[in-house]
Amino acid sequence: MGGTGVGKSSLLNRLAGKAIAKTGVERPTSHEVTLYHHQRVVIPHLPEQLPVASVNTARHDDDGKQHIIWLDMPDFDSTEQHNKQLVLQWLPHIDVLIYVVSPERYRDEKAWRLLLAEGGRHAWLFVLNQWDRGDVAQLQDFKRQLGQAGFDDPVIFKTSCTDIAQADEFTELERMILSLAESHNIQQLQQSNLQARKNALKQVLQAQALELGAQQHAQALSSLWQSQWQTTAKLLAQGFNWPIQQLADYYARHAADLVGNPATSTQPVKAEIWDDWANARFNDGLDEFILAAGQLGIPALPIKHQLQPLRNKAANIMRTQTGLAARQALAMPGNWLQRGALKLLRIGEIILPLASIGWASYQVLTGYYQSSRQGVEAHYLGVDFAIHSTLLIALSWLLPFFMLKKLQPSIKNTALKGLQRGLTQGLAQIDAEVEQGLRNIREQHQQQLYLLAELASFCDAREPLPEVAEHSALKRVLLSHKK
Ligand SMILES: Nc1nc2c(ncn2[C@@H]2O[C@H](COP(=O)(O)OP(=O)(O)OP(=O)(O)O)[C@@H](O)[C@H]2O)c(=O)[nH]1
Ligand SMILES: [Mg+2]
Repeated sequence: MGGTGVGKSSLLNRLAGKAIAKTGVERPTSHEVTLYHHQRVVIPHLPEQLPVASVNTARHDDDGKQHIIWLDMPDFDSTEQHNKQLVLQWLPHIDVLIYVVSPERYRDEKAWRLLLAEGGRHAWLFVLNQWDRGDVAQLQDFKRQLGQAGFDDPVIFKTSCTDIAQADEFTELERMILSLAESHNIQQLQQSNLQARKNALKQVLQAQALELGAQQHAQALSSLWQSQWQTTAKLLAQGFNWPIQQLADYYARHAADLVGNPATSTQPVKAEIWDDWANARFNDGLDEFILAAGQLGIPALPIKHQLQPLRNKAANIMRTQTGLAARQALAMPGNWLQRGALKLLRIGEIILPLASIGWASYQVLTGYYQSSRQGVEAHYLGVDFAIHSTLLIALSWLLPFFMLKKLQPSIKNTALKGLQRGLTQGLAQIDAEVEQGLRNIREQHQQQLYLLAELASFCDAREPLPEVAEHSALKRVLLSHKK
């Protein structure tokens, strides 16, 4: 890996002993990855995401190098975004990175940032190529910079690929790569790569946990909703005053149908309490609550999803509750005392006129019988009797009739009372459903935090690493962890 023109492809060609990768003065030269490996090596399962179409493969039959697969990558710093993309796609599959630089360009910003970010995931070898044009001061400066990046004693090879006659450290580079390919080193490299990835994963998990918000804030959602609901419910109740009157009127007009005839009572009521205005106020209330929850650091989206169905359901809840309560009220108007008195009066309304008619008839009969026995020709019942008995019958009917009228609570008032009770019940049900949604959110939140903590603790568990000797080559190619 390295900047364009530093001589990466030239190095691979030298390793191979033949021109397997294109080199040149054109910048950048390589636009593809060149793989170089033993002919017995089959790469059966390349990860799917690898762009194998941009791979150029060359094989050799040198058994001494059969455990190594070399990759010559395109540059990382030119304007060719495709090249950079290729490098990034291959990087996770690479154990040993050979970072190639030239004397003029040993510090290129993009590759350097990559080195800092990827440091712990690979073993690093450094090659200062074009050494035929370099000097010791540049080498020292490069070394110093690597020290700042965390390599206390970096392994740097000075090579010169154009002028083979010149003595350089190419053979040492080759030997180093071969020694790193020994199995215990590979194992060590893989372990430290795994640990680096676990550390990175742990950081992601911790960032994710922060994003989820604190547990006590999730617990506070319910009281946050209650303070919002107080305002919204009050506003809604005020707004319902007018439609509730209209609905009561409607019920008064259709009371007989609604209560007496169950078939018509299931027909939808024309007048609606939960109109567009109420729906807009309720949605405003929910939105304000979600916003406030977001300000507490709880992600808004899950709450939004959890409460979404309620936005459409609220009208239905209200319609059902008010309809039911109004019908119940109309079916059983007044309190139990009123209902008892009404029942008595209804009986009286029949019994009293019947009794007075019965009494008058009895008087007529006995009067007629007696007058016929006495043989008196005179009229046997006077005008007085006629007036009195008519009055009695009329009064015995009118009295319970008027009392009944007076006592019977007006249907509109009854409906109104029922509607008000339904309204309270409806609002309580909406509140309860929001609370249930928030309980679900709290549970999910708790579960997710728990899961993140558990995963993070898996990342902490370290596999026992084989000891790396203090001044060994392996120690030098791994980024020191104290950085
Ligand atoms: N003086 C000198 N020139 C070299 C050396 N190595 C390579 N070059 C020249 O540098 C130029 C670029 O070499 P490449 O191997 O194509 O460089 P690269 O890093 O593969 O470049 P990209 O494929 O563009 O990323 C070529 O003209 C090489 O001849 C060296 O050691 N000394
Ligand atoms: Mg190249």
